[in-house]
Amino acid sequence: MKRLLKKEKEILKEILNVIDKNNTFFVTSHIHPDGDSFGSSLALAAYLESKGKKVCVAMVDPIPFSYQFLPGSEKIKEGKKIKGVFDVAFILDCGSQERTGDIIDFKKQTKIMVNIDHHIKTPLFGDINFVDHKFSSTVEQIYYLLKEAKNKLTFREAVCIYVGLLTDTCKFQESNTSSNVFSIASELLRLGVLPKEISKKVYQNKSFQEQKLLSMVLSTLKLSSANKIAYLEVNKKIYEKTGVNGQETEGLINYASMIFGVEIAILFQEKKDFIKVSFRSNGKADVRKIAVLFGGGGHIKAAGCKICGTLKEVKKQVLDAAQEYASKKL
Ligand SMILES: [Mn+2]
Repeated sequence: MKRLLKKEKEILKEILNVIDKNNTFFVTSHIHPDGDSFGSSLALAAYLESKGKKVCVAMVDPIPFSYQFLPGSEKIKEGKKIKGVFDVAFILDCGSQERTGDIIDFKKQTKIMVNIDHHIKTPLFGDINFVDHKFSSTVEQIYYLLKEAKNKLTFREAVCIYVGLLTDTCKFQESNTSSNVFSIASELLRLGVLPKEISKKVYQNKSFQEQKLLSMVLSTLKLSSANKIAYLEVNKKIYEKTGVNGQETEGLINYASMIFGVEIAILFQEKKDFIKVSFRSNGKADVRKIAVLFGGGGHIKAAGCKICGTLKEVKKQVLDAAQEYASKKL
């Protein structure tokens, strides 16, 4: 197993010490939570509960069907401005504190804030920060925390951690799929995790409507900049015709980025008051630089922004910027 730096071990000890000394815990992650959000939150919650602590796991957005099998998910609270006061807040997988949404007033409702995250350039907004983008996922960090606390993980913790590894590495395909990821996954399998069963639960649960959405979105697919940019859109008509609400658009951008020769993939989603723009890079482009131009952010390879305006206007602005970037850098 990967040897953590001395400094990192000290941070983990500090977090475990905070857990020991306190009783009530608030655990949350980012808006539009994903497999890493649920996996890390629920693995940590399982551990805290096993120590006899009172835990409230809450997210601003609802838990998608594909993650409802996760042990403990039925207890997750949903929505903004959750009530109550807590000794400690854990903020997981959030590139900034704002990413938690307006879930609670951290200053008033909690005493100690622990920030655990693996995004690039995450500010150290916590009282304790375990933050480094060398980690594949937040579940990987939670794994090290739990291993620092004890020798053997429970099955419940193992399932949650596995789901975060699987989803944040995009099925063990992305560049964050390190040898550590496989070492940890291997240990989780020895604890009884069944990859096929979990993949089936996470990925093979599409509704007919979602597949119709996919076909309509694919029909908008276009190329530009000598085929280095591919883009597609989910416009209002597509939402209306398929009746999907937006959660199902996760992963659609991959259909643009998997085209041979494409360096930048862009997905435009026409929301009620703005256009959500997502970017993916296949390695050469730093798409964060494009997203930042429009007040967004993210990683080098995955970034996004929200822009007010019509779909047509926003597409033009973003494509102009992406094309200029491509003409200079690609
Ligand atoms: Mn993550």
